[in-house]
Amino acid sequence: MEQQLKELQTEALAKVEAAADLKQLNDIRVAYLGKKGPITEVLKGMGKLSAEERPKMGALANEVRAAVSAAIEGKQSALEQQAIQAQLEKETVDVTLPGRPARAGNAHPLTKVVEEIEDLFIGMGYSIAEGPEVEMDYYNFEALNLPKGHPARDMQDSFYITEDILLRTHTSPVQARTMEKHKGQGPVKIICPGKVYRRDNDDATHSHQFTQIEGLVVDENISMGDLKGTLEVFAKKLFGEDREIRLRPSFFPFTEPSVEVDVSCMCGGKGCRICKETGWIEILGAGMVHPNVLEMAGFDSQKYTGFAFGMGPDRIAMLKYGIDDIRHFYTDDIRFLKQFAEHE
Ligand code: 2NL
Repeated sequence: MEQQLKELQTEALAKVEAAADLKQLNDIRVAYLGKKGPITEVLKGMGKLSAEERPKMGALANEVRAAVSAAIEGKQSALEQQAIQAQLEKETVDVTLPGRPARAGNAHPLTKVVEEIEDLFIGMGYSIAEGPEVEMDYYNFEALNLPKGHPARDMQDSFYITEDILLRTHTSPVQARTMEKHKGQGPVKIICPGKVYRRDNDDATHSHQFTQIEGLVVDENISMGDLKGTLEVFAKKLFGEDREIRLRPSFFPFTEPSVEVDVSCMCGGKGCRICKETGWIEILGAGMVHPNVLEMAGFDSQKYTGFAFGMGPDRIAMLKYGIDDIRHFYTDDIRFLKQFAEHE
C-alpha cells in the first residue's frame, strides 16, 4: 500500500508539472483529490492492515494528498502569472510614442462674420432674435406691406410648401413676429441673423440659400439721423475707422423713405477692381419702418417710429476675405473652409 501511495504521488506530481493550462490543472485536481479519486480507492484496502500499520498509512495518505494539493496550488499561481504576463506582452503600450493631436475644427467664415456683426450690435444694446425658416405667407409678406399680388411674392422667387407656407425669403418675418409680441409697447431693438431662401439659378454671385442680418429699432422719436449714426458706427467698427458711409435714395416696400448704404472703398476713393472704380461699395439697404408695417404689428404709428436695415453677410464676407464665388460658402469643401482657421 505504501508503494501504491508513493507511486500515485509521483504520477500526480508529474501530471501537475505537465499541465499546460488552468483547465487541465483543474481536471487533475478532480481526478486525484476528489472523493472517487485513486487515494480514496487505495485507502479502502486499509481493513486488511494491522492496527499498527493503519495510522501510518492514514498519515502517509494525508501527506500524499497535501503534496499533490500543494503542487496544484503552486502550478495554479504559476499558470495565472503566465496568463497575466502573456496579456501584458500582447497589450503593451509604448509610452514613448509621440501623441496624436486631436484635430480642432474652425468656425465657418460666414459664422465668423455673423458673430462679429452680432457682437457689434450687442455692444450697442441690441438683442438677437431668431425665428422659423419655414414661414407663413402672412409674416413673410403681408405684415411687411407686401400684399397679395405684389411682384416680390412671385411664385418664381420663393419656395412654397403650400399656398400659405414657404421658406422665408428674408429675416424680416422674425422682426414682424417680435414687434407683434411687444403688443404696441416700445422700445424694440433687435437684430435677426439667419438663413433665407430664394428660387434662383446658382452662380458666382447668386445662391438659392444665403444669409441675412436685419436690424430693427422701434421707439418714440426715432429718426433717420439715428439710422445714419448707427450704420456709421457699424461700418467703421467692421471695416475700419478710416471708412465713411453714404446714403442713396432707394425703394423697399417695408420702409419709407428707403436708402441704399455704401461704405467707402479701401482704395481710399482712387478707384479699384473691388469698387469697380467708383470708390464706394454697397453693403446694405435700410429705411424708416413703413407706418403700415408698424400698424399691422400693433404699434401706433403716430406715437412710434423706427428704422430697419438689412444686409447680406455672404457679400460682406466675400468683400472682407476676397472670396470670388458665393458657392464656396455652401459646398463644404474642407480645403476652402480650413483657410479660415485662426491657428495651426
Ligand atoms: C437689403 C435690404 C432691408 C429691411 C430690410 C425691415 C424689416 C421690417 C420693417 C422694415 Cl420688420 N424693414 N427690413 C428694411 C430695409 C432694407 O434689407 O438689401 N437686404 C439684404
